Amino acid sequence: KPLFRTCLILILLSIGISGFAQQKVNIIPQPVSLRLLEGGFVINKETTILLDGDKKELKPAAAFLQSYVKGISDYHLELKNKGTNTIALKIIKNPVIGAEGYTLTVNNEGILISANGRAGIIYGMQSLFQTLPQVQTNRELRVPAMEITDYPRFKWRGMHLDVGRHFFSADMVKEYIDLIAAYKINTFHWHLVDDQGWRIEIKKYPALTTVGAWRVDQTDRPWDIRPQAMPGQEATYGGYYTQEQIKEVIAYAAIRNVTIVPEIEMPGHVASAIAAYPKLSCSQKAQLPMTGGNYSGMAANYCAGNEEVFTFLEDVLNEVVALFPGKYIHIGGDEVDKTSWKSCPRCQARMKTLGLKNENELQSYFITRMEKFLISKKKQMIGWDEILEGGLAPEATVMSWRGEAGGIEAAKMKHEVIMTPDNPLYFDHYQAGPEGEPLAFGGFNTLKKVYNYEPIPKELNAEQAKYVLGAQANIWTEQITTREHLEYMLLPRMLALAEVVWLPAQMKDWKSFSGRLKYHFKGFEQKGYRFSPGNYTVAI
Ligand code: TNX
Repeated sequence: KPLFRTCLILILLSIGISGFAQQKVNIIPQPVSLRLLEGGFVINKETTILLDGDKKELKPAAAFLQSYVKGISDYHLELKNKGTNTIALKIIKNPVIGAEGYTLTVNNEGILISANGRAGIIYGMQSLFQTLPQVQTNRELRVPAMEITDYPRFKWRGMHLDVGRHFFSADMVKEYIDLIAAYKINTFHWHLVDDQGWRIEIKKYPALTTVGAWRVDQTDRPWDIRPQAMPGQEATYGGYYTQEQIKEVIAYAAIRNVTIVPEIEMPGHVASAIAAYPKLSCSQKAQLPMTGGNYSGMAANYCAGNEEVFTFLEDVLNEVVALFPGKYIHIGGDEVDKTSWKSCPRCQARMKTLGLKNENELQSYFITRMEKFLISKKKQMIGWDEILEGGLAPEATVMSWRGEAGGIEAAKMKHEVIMTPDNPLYFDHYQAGPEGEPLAFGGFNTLKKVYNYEPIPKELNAEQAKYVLGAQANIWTEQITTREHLEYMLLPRMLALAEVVWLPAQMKDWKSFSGRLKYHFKGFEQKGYRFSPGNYTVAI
């Protein structure tokens, strides 16, 4: 009987402990290995940060930690070389966890985050932050005792934002980056150019932003109407980032281990550039940026038969390459209406000289030429899957958006691939409703569909699968005009994506994810973020 009682007490105790712990640890993405222990550590105003290893790597991370803790508690954690009551950040050599992995150990004495470099240290902190209050509080900063060893499945964990259709200020972009970085998304794809706006200052071509960044605002039109402003109408809606602002955003992202991939669209989706410099189109006729936030479909192209176009683009890319330190530059390449090239004598003459059979091959020539230029600048080119048409440029990375077919084809050709299929990874599509939902661009991409997404298609064998770098979700903003609406489309689907690209497939668990999500909803509420609560029953 006493034995039975001891057993019962032990069982109840362990349920009690794990119950307590479960309440406290709701990390997304779920860590690869997480062991909860008894007890915990309380961060107080005497807690210090201890740096062990390359200070250049660790100091910016320590500053990040200081600002988070300051934000929720008003404590300023000093840097110290030794002592107790510490949060230690330590650079180690551990091949198991790779470049972005980390270990996080919490016991009654303190906290230790160790990693091979700054990326992992930052991720250890992001996991730690998810166990702490999300907003300013008087509550004790208690962290449950635990041991985490964690590292990502994919190296490309991306979120995209279209700032062409609607403009989002540099501050809003920073907030967006903050949000995605908290869930260990490491790539921000910044769609800087579209028919409705050119958003990046280019010093050599000022009209790109004095003219190309501004349009007549007719946002309330349905998405499939494609009006163009008439001369005389007032272009009042728009905005752009100065190069100084862009540098700031890049630095802000870098400290959070987010690399920015800029997208400079070509040869289509460029009504804004052609509004600024009409000679860049085949017709050379004056036109204005597309109005409203409408999906333009096929609006305006650069002329593939005009040498000035290539000079212009090389000049533009020169400035872009100088700004963005990352390896990848995205050149768009989607949805080019080639009829303008069909009726253009210069394009036809070029095709004849080069022996090109059709306009798809002319597009391939265009893109391959840009790739050569980017390679000469030591950059890797990415394009949407349409760049497969007419022959893929020799080194190109393919972003597969019209489903996975383009990605599968490219991986079989030994090209790098990023999976971003519109179904289910377009977050501009409905996530619920449509009753009661803000107007969205068709589709129905529920949270669960996103969660169940598997980036490696069955069609690829193990060798080919290695070319799939990861996955990314895209947010096109034809209908999205405000920060609140943007948050609503992002949350909570981005959290599902984060787990898809981080966690080994066999560890994914919808029930566990849904449970953990509740804690994050609370944080969103506290921070005033809009999010979809998860009413996902009605299909359209
Ligand atoms: C297609 S995705 C586009 C975008 C639109 C989007 C709407 C892609 C490469 N091109 O220009 O905004 O559909 O969902």
